Amino acid sequence: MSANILWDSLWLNVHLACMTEGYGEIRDAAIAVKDGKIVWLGQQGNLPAGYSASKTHDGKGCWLTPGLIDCHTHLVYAGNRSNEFEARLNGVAYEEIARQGGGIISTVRATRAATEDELLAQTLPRLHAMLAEGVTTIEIKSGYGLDLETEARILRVARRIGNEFPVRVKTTFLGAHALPPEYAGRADDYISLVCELMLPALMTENLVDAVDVFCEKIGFSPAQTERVFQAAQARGLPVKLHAEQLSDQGGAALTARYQGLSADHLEYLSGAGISAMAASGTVAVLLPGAFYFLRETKYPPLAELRAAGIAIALATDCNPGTSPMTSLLLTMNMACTLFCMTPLEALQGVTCHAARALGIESETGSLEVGKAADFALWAITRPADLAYHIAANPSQARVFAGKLLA
Ligand code: DI6
Ligand code: FE
Repeated sequence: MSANILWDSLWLNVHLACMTEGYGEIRDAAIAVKDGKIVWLGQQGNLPAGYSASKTHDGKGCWLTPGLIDCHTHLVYAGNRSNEFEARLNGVAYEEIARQGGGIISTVRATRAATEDELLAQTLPRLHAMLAEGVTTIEIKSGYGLDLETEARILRVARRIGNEFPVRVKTTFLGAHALPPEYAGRADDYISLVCELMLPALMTENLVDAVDVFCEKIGFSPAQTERVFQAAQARGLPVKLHAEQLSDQGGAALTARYQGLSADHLEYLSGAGISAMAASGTVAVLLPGAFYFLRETKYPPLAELRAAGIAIALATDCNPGTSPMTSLLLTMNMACTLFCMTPLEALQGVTCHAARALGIESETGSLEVGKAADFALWAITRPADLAYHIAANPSQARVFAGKLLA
């Protein structure tokens, strides 16, 4: 007597890259969905007797991967900084532009002046560009407000994106991104504002999933960073950090001490930071777009990260100053071409490892029964194609929570 199995949808004639062990390849496969979750996957010839599906899709030989996860973005902001791009090409260093009140602060001025609807309107083209490349989860940081009203507005826009569009959004409070002009010379006072006023107020609106800091000479010190981490930990929020981007501040080791989800950038990461991250399980998020755009010359210590068994994730770092890009596929190619990561490491970096960097590995990031039916279909010959092509987009379809989207 065959079981009476009713699925909501079934994908046939696909090759799966489950991203469980290595690629986790299953060729000539099928995958079934019910109530937004994966309920069966395997070789098509092994489909259980007695199944039926309300909707059956022909994958036409496409590869099907977990939906891509962009685990580090500053997606919500107003304005544009191509003028600084031009200035740097005329010899002005990024840190010098920041010291002259340009950089992050110029985007802060534009963002403070924008309404919530204007911020959403300026963000949507960037969002749609990401979704067109099979992205199903995006982390969105605040950090261009630097006052409670604007930080809240950015995070409300981030929440609206998750509520109004077919994508999972995880929000990160990055109030400690830069010192606002009104606190010039008073960084400790500003950190008090971040910890004692902004964070509690944003939490009352449920706007914060994690907390981040820019720990750098032109950002905040390790001591100031630790104050923010203590405030986050006191409220049960996980932390992550912009760490060792332009110098070694010991930020990665500090993040590991707080069991941080991830330490991000890491061009100047030291052995002490690596050992600490390996012990705590903190994910290394590499951001080749910022490395490339800043023409950085110090490479993140990939061999040491590998040797330490640290999970390596990748993200666009989409932001107007150092990484004005929305393409995770190009990010994958840059990670291979610039950092010498393998195509497998690159795909792990935007799926299973990126999920760990957001603390959502139980929900998504790999194709496994019980996880969200978030996946992307690709017209490729093998998974390595995703990192191989430059500025090509082989995406054929995107499925979020079991729903097929263009
Ligand atoms: N590091 C970065 O590269 C971005 N933020 C940060 O902490 C730059 C942000 C900007 O320049 O607007
Ligand atoms: Fe960033």
